[in-house]
Amino acid sequence: KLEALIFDVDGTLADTERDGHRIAFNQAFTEAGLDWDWTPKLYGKLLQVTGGKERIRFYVEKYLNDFKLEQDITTFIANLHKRKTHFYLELLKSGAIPLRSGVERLILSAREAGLRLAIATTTTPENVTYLLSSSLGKESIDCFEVIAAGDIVPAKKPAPDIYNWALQQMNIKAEACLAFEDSMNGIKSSLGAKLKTIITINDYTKDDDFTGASLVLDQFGEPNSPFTVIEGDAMG
Ligand code: XBP
Ligand code: MG
Repeated sequence: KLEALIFDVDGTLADTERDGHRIAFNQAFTEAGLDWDWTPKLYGKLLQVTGGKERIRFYVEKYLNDFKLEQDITTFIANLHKRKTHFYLELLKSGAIPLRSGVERLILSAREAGLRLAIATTTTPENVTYLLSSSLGKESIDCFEVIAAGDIVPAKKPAPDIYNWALQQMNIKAEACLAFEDSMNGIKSSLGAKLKTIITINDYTKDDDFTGASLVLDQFGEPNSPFTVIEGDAMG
């Protein structure tokens, strides 16, 4: 019997990457005097690595062969990433990143049906709480019994650790839950934790491999603009 829904955040609840995280990374780079420019296309490639700090490190190691630093790289990245989070929160505050179609309805109707709700994401905790409180109201945070986010587990998605951590905190079995994801890294993580998974695609993830998904949709949709099933059986 279905008892709980566990949601990814970036790409699933809101289209946060291209016009959110990417812009914030670039703002932090500019402020630090770096001439790095993460174009939408380059960012699509960098998304193969989840976690902002991990993504910056990957970029430095794979794309900047002769980048030299006086200071410790881990500290440098951590400071740069703190500023990135600051700029990202500013973007959220400006209202630039709405929830995707159908997300609010899905969360509210799940609550009404008595389902337990949780979050499992790689992003920084403040980013999640701010997105939820600014779009669904402050009280909405309390609707989620567990918000598993950021560095709470060292191995980020595609590792299953973040989902396993959430399941453990909820003291619930994977069979009683359903995960919602938007990306290949996300579904690898959720399937790794033995969770049935529903995918909602976006521009960055539409060509990802979603083998193992219970259902692949283009969006959650609204009654007047319903979702399209890309793969699977919506009634199954
Ligand atoms: C989300 C991410 C995150 C965000 C940036 O992946 O990969 O890295 O892009 O967030 P998922 P931070 O949707 O699979 O959880 O900079 O706060 O890490
Ligand atoms: Mg995602």
